Amino acid sequence: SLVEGVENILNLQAKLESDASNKYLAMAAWLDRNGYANTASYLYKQAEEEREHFLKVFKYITDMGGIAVTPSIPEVQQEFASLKEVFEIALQNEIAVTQAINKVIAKCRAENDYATEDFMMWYVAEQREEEKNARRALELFELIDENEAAGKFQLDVQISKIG
Ligand code: OFO
Repeated sequence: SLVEGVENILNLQAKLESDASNKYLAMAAWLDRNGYANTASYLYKQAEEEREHFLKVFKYITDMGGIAVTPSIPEVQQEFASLKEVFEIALQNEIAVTQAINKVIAKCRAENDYATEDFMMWYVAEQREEEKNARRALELFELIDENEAAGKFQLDVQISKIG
């Protein structure tokens, strides 16, 4: 079973994962309509992964005898200034999710909920990987010029190979 404080923070985390999925979906659609077909596929895949992260927490809450709350769907950013901006925002979002996960774990420790702490360790590893991938994408902008057609093409190919 879950203590109330842990159940609440897990529901918040579920909502964050659901929001992350929708944010990636909007990014993927923007990339698709701006000619970045490969990077779009990469972020459509990310959107699906975030949906899985959402479901994993959601089901955990239920498995532990808690009440999993279906999150509301807020508006997400649909337009971006550039390919680089997409990944700057993606990195910021991933860092925010990492910080939220750290708070969940701090709460688990405060409540002596070691089962949930153990469950959350999967997310810690996942976030380390996702932050690394977003940073790697941003590094490519130091090497390849987004303002040239050939650069756009190369960035689209190279970024999509990261994940
Ligand atoms: Fe859910 O892994 Fe990123 O945010």
